[in-house]
Amino acid sequence: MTIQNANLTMNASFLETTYATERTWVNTVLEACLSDYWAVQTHKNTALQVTLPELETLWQALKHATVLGGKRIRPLLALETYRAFYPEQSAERCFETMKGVCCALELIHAQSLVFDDLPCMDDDDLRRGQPTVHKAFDEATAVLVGDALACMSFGCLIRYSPKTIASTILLQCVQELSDISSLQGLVNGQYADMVSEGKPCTPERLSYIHANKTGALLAFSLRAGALVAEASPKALSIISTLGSVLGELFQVVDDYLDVSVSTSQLGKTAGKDLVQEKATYVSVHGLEATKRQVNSLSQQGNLLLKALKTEVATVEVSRLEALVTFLQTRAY
Ligand code: GRG
Repeated sequence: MTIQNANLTMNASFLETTYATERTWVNTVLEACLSDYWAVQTHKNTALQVTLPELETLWQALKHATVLGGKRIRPLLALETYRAFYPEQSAERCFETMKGVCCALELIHAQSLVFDDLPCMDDDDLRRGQPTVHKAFDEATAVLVGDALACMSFGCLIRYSPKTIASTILLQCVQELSDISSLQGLVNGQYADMVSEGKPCTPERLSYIHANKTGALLAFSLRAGALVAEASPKALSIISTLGSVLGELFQVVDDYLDVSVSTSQLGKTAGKDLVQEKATYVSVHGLEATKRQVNSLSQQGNLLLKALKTEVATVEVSRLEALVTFLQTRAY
């Protein structure tokens, strides 16, 4: 999608090129994390020495949910927020600092997708161009995979974060991740989304759904980068507002893509919001207003980055600006 922004050449290959290395790092830590947990599970490290061959299916389902595709936008937002505060540090060093956070974000996100796709929720067969976990395996396996991913998320935040991060900051991240994964984000947002199906929806209700089911995790991604960077309270406040704006931008674009892009391009079933009578920006405000809102939110994002630069002269915002443009113009 390119909305009124002829100068932008953002397309599907943007993440694969500009952020190729960073996405590879995220994938590597995710694979290492799954393998580490699995090695312990197979009792290689215990005195029991028992292996159950059937558990191989659980292992395949965990990998299916986590490492098969995905834009990795939340880890990228966290990493680039941290990196903006330390432009003199190498990208590798920034990732080493942020890899626990990056891994945790992607695991909780994967969990939310596995559950969102279940027949008792949004009931979808396709995700990231692959059968959903309950389709490729079965529902009980999908529920167990989701449970494992959510619990692993908190462990990984601690396990893969370097000792250089103060424990008070890590604890703050754990607290905020718990809040937004439960009743200040994903769960209450998903519930509000479910119970709003097939009913007239006010703009206020829609904002609540967006801010919670999608915005809270995106906003936390940026906040986590700023918390680990030990940003000042004023800078953290600007980043928090930016995170909320980008969360809203992400979901408004998602609503737009559902009605304007094919299933093969999206990697998930297109046109589903309409069929399920979901409350979306398009259904509540119409298509033209949706396009205007996308542009308005990306402008707000860029203004907030300017405000950050005014507040912290040393901050380098160009890679965050590129991500704002990606969020505005993404086509998948
Ligand atoms: C307890 C963690 C937890 C969740 C349970 C199911 C649920 C509550 C929440 C669902 C929230 C949800 C799926 C919101 C939609 C957010 C959204 C637009 C996801 C798509 O994200 P992308 O496009 O996906 O970044 P990829 O595949 O690129 O990773």
